[in-house]
Amino acid sequence: MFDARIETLARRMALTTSRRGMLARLGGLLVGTAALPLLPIDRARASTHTNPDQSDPTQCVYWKYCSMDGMLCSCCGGTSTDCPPGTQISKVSWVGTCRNGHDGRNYLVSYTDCCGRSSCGQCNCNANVGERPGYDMSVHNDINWCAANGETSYHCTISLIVGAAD
Ligand code: ABN
Repeated sequence: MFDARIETLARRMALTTSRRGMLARLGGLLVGTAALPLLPIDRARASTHTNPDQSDPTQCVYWKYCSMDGMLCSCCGGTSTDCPPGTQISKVSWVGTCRNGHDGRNYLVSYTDCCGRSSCGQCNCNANVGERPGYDMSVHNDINWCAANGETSYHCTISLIVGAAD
């Protein structure tokens, strides 16, 4: 009885499905999957999410900030090169060498803390390319350089392009 049922089912399946049909369906599935990446997606919009703007001085990814450690003054009432009102520029700076993606050249960049007000608390940026511990002070950024001034409270950091490095 059970065997007869199984046999009937197997015969019915054999009549309704062919190997060729099965292969055709499998082929369709493979082609459909391969064509998925070709579908029209808004790649420009997608890229702004994955590649933030490297030419915006209010963003940590700005090329000039490669050795930055601190709050960006451009977010704190100043600019990338000027301390905000009410702060004083530190007497000591550190330097880094950053590659400008627009012209493909390396530039020596100096970083200087702005002092005399409490921390701006915005746009913290810790990039550290080429940064070294305190035994090499000119490239050491993880220190409050306002200590060199009478006024030791740290507010934010600016950066200046010193010149081409190559
Ligand atoms: N040179 C930027 C900085 C300031 C205070 C503390 C750490 C780093």
